[in-house]
Amino acid sequence: MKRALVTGITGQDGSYLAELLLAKGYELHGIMRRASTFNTSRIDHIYEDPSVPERRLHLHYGDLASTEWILNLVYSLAPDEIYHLAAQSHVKVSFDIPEYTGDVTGLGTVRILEAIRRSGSRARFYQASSSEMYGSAPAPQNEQTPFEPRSPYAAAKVYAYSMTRIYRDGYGLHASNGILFNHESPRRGETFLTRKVTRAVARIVAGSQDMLYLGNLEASRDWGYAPEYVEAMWRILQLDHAEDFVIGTGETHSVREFVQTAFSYADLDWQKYVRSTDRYYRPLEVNRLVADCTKARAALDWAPRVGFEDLAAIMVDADMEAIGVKSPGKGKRILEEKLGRWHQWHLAVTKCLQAAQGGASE
Ligand code: NAP
Ligand code: G4F
Repeated sequence: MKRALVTGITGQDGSYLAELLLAKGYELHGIMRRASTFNTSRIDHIYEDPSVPERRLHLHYGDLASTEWILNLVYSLAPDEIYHLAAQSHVKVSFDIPEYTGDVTGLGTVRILEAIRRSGSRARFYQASSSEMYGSAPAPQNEQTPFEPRSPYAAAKVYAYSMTRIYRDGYGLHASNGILFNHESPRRGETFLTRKVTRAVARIVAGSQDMLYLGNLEASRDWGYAPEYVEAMWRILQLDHAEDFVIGTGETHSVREFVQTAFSYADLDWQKYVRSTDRYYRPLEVNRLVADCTKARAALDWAPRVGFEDLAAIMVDADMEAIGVKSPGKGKRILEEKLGRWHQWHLAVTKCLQAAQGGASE
């Protein structure tokens, strides 16, 4: 049985990756931070009580801002694979807390790499690098495109990316960067663009929200479906040689197009409900991201199946059902037809139940 350690297991990607690894028979150790309220809603459905003798999911407390937990865990568990997904991952928030973002998103990676090196671990290491690192570099972007970061988050990720390569080349670690373009799902945090929009669509239909305030509608992103992206992470670590890979769909759409698509899917005229306000603009914007993932398609045999309109339908359906509104249902059918058992509908929906209630901005 392979053993994996996953940081950020309570996040969007961590939760999908946990499901994938458990389905593949792994013993799984997840790192979560201590919070005063429950922060495990995305993994509650796979949680196993510590008293279950044969359980394969184990949770440990740890914070990327410190090192006290890492060395011990890496040394004592001797994991075969480490997926480092934890980060302060919100780009706009990184302008408000740049020092913290640098510490957690940048230095956090080095803390883990050092633990691997010092413990003599043979673990394969995955670094969650980001297309945000390309910043103002012209699209399409691939593994050779130079980074031109435009946010404290992106700068921190470039540092973590570089340290991953330095530990690979300098110390022979099996350490790889997955440079992932935006990927979304019903489990996406409520303050990221796609989820903020699909959640608003559901609430407007339900009559509990009147307007949606957004920032820049002109930026373009290469948006894919998150469960397919965690499959790519796993494939990267199965290669004999550690390498870096760009993962995305190769298609780009503006924020405006996403808004239009999500609202019209629920038969709403977006122009009646959406306003752009300075509040949600960033000091600097990344205008256009488009993945050239030729390398991943060849070396990993990876290609996404869920397209842009599919993604909007899946997310709107999930947010509508989460608050008890009947959805158009196309998203459900897409998941069943394209992904089969990969992503069961009831899980997609239950994970956004809690989120449907609170307030969210950014
Ligand atoms: P996410 O939903 O924001 O999850 C982030 C995870 O990191 C959560 O489990 C969070 O814990 C944890 N975390 C944050 N600060 C921490 C700290 N100081 N110590 C320990 N854990 C901490 O992010 P995601 O969308 O799943 O993305 C996963 C990774 O991929 C991130 O590194 C992100 O930057 C990167 N990435 C994401 C995308 C994307 O489009 N989603 C694209 C490229 C790269 P809590 O649950 O307690 O908050
Ligand atoms: O959903 P977003 O906040 O994602 P962003 O900034 O592209 O970052 C995400 O993807 C990165 C990969 O490229 C990850 F590394 C990162 O961790 C994160 O997951 O914003 C998408 C676009 C931006 O251009 C933003 O300016 O939407 C625009 N936008 C317009 N109004 C908004 C809003 N974004 C948010 N979050 N909220 C708005 O009201």
